[in-house]
Amino acid sequence: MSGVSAGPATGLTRLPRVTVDRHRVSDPALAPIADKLAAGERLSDADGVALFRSPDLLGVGFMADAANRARHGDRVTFAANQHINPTNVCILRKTCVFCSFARLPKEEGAYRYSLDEVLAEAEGASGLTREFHIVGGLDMHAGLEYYAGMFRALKARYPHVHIKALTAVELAHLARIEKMSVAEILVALRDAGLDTLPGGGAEVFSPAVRATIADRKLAADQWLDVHRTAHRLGIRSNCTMLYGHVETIEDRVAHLAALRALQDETGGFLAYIPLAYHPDHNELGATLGRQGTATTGFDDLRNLAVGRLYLDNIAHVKTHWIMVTPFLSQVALAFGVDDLEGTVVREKIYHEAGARTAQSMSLDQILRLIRGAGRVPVERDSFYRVMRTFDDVPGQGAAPLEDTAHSAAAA
Ligand code: V47
Repeated sequence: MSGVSAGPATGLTRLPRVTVDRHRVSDPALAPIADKLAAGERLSDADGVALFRSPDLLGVGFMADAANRARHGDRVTFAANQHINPTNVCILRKTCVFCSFARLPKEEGAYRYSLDEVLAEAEGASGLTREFHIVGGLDMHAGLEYYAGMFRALKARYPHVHIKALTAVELAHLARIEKMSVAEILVALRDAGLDTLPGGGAEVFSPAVRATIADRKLAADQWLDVHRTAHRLGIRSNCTMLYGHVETIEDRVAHLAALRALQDETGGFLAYIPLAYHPDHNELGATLGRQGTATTGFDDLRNLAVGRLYLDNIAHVKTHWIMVTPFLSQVALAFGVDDLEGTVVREKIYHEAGARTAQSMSLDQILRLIRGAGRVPVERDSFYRVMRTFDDVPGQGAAPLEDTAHSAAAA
């Protein structure tokens, strides 16, 4: 099937042959992988495990950088977007133990925005904003009409702004409470203004991991099926993996394998975004004794690089600077990453979980970050079409990054 063919082309072809300078790869276990890249062959699951296990992070990163440059050259894209989280009320509050954002309806801090409050929040969007990224909890009082009304109102005010909204988990919840199919929900929301889906809620697909960290959440097959249904309807989406909690290396590779298989089938994924688990203010972090410790920079870079190499059929790999800091995201541009999460404006999900990064990045900061890595910044739309290329300001590569993590902590 090819329901997504109506969407803009996004380079779904497999990775081109990638020439790797063998002197840059010191781990002999990586040599067969370099051979496959040079031959344009797909990596196996065993290769995925080897990439995750290798102590040669620089070798893995070098191969990922070569693969990324073969596809995207020096260009790094970003979108001028704004996150909106309309409700944190969630029926999975007690069972998704990794989440710090959700609240029970009467719990302190619980909120559900009225339409006016959503519009007031959207008002804060700068004139630059091209995308609203809208996700929240599974709230019994936020049904189809709540979201359809919100999307209609946002599109009426901001017709040029793309709406990327609702994870597979939220869509399945809407289908359940409205007694409709997921396809019917998607069609109704698309009619109201929905353009694409974000990639959240995937966590790690392993049933054992889900039983531990997200017992009642939509199962892996159902998550994949919501995206399959969206792709059949011509609605593109992103995909994610939440790493750095209780999953094994094999769980990670099995997760990536499921994403790659669905992409082979539909071609509907635009981008892959590995999400670094934040352990503060959630039950899982307390149980694991992990509070105050996020994932390591080593693991963050490795997840991005392996995503680039293993997911040969997903064109874009995005670093979510909110989770891994702007500093790490800048380094990630040399580890296979071609896309940077955008301006964001206000973020709640990770800041509840201990993220100390800023709430937003200005255009200037984004440009400085990308140029500082020796790359060319490109503002994109939500389908990765080029809006503006910033290749006209020479000599700014060495400008320092602002310390957004520290300034946020001090604020
Ligand atoms: O689904 C929840 C994760 C996701 C925590 O598609 C946590 O462009 C870390 O999916 N620590 C939502 N992660 C965010 C998301 C996303 C972000 C940016 C871009 C895109 C995109 C998607 O955040 C949730 C869950 O997997 N999450 N709690 C936590 N404590």
